[in-house]
Amino acid sequence: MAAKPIKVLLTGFEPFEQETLNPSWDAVRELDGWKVGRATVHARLVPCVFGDAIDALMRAMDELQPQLVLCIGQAGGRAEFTPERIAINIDDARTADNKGREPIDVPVVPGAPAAYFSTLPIKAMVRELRAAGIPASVSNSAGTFVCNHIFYGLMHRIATHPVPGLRGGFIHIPYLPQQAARFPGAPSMSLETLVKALRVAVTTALAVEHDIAETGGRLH
Ligand code: PCA
Repeated sequence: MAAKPIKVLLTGFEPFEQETLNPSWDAVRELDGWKVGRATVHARLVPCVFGDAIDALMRAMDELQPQLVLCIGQAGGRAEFTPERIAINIDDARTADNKGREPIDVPVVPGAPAAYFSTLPIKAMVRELRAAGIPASVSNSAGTFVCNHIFYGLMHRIATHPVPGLRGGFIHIPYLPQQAARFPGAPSMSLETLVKALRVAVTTALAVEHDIAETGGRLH
């Protein structure tokens, strides 16, 4: 019997906060249709809007029934490709989203757990990224804006509607060079490196079932 095909959903965000592009979508869309082993990648754009972002993710998951979901977002100022460890149940916007929404200290999902851990092999991903010559680290906070929001929505769905073998998580990525050029001193990563990093992340997530025990911690 032929092995069952696997669908991988990658999401990227639309630009926000005066930006005209978002590296997450620019990188993710390059991989739409990419086949790796028996898996095929499906790329989807999501709005940078509280509520609407999770709705778009839920529609994409209903439509595709993926086995692996990686949501990607821009983290301006970060120098590395950073798989996130934890999604927290709080929206606390420091700036308005793309519909002017600015929730402060409200839960993503009322009554749901305080937090969920990523179910991606984040340590193995960081190890493989570094081995491929790409700066990477585990991040222990996805912030409290729309990225943490969609990450929490994803993990809440996986926890409350378990599908055998379904795993997911979130990765923050640096600015593209053309964005960083407007903020002297800000770090950036080329589109080519971002796309290569996404390939490594997807391949590792598909291959590694149990994460490795290797430090990814920080003092603060
Ligand atoms: N980054 C923002 C939201 C969309 C994006 O790409 C964040 O880190 O919350």
